Amino acid sequence: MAVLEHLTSQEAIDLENKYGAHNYHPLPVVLSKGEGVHVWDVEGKKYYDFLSAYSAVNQGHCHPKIVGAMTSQAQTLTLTSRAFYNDMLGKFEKYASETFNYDKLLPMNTGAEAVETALKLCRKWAYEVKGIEENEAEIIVCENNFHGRTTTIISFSNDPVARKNFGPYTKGFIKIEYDNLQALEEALNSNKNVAGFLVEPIQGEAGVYVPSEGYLTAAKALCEKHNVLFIADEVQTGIARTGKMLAIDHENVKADILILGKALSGGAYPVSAVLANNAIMNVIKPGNHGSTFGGNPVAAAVAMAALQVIKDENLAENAQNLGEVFRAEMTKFIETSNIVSKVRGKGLLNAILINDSEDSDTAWNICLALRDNGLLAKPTHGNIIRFAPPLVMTKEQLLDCVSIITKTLKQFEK
Ligand code: IF1
Repeated sequence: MAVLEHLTSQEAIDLENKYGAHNYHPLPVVLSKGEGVHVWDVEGKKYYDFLSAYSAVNQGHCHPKIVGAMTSQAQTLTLTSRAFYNDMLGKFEKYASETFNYDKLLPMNTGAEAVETALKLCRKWAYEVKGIEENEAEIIVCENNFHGRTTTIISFSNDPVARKNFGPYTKGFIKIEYDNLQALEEALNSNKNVAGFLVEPIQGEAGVYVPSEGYLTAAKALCEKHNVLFIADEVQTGIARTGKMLAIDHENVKADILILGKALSGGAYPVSAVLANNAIMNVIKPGNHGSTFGGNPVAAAVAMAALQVIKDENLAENAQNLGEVFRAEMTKFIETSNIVSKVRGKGLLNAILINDSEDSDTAWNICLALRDNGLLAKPTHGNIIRFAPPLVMTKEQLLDCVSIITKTLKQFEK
């Protein structure tokens, strides 16, 4: 089959079913073009993208400045490995470190790699700076977390589908209830070997759980009191998604280790990063960590353009404003609806709770109907539908999407 041969949606789906591992259950729609807040399927039907590749496309599909930076660098120098220096990495490290106010950045590629990097950094700091006995470090994590899919990360997941039959599991993690300060304090008081606390400022995959006001501030204070590193996983909530550059900015909390990914890529090319100050980052010595593509010139060019677009187009402010409009509109609808019980979120990371049993396929069927009505979204767990459009959306487009969503939900009213 020629690569450029046009496929129908069904032909594309059949190819993936036959030749691809079945590690996903995608919504049956086959996309072939993206621009801004819109995507098109192979038959030419246009959709609003209300998932943004799980918040990796905050700047909109194929943003010309990001694609331009990628294309230009790709025609100049793509990959050197870190065996040599290149003229782009230092510029990216400086730009991003200053943007987020840290001394240093360690560049990786995927979010999971950045989380793994943060875990290694935290453990090494614990042994070499805090003085915990080697191999005894514990890192506190939250129930219903999602931090990626590597063996160590799923070792502290409580999602059986992500975890079962992937053992033996990595040790050294203590699980506590999310948004529960007493549980965090108890874990810190009863374990002398705690090195860090890894937390999502909003639990995305769990269903866009926004913690209580002040939770992050109090959690950071508890970590400081116990000389434990506060590690913020902003892979999904960062890069303006929740209405601030970082979700922890809503409480002016500064993480000891900051994890970025997804929209750091501008939705164009995998880039992730871990940021920390010298007292922590300097425990990393040559040979301790790295990756073939980590910090490559194309990634550096793309990430700088991705951050510049966020700033130039005031996308955090837009996310804040449109998020308030979205939740207000959905709250109005909920007052008259028996199919939706709640809307929650921050900025343009939101979710609605469908008024049906956890194991019903109502949320899935609603997403199929949304697709037919020109809007793409997907359930997270069970009866929760996440809504996360690109942050470049206009108010007019958002209100158009709200009318598509409410019109579709009315089809499912009981
Ligand atoms: C998939 C979920 C979201 C993340 C946080 C690290 C990572 C993710 C907070 C790892 C990645 C992605 C993975 C993607 C779907 C999506 C997802 F449904 F899987 F859970 F967004 F909620 N920290 N989340 O959300 O980053 O290695 O993927 O670059 O696996 O299909 P990654």
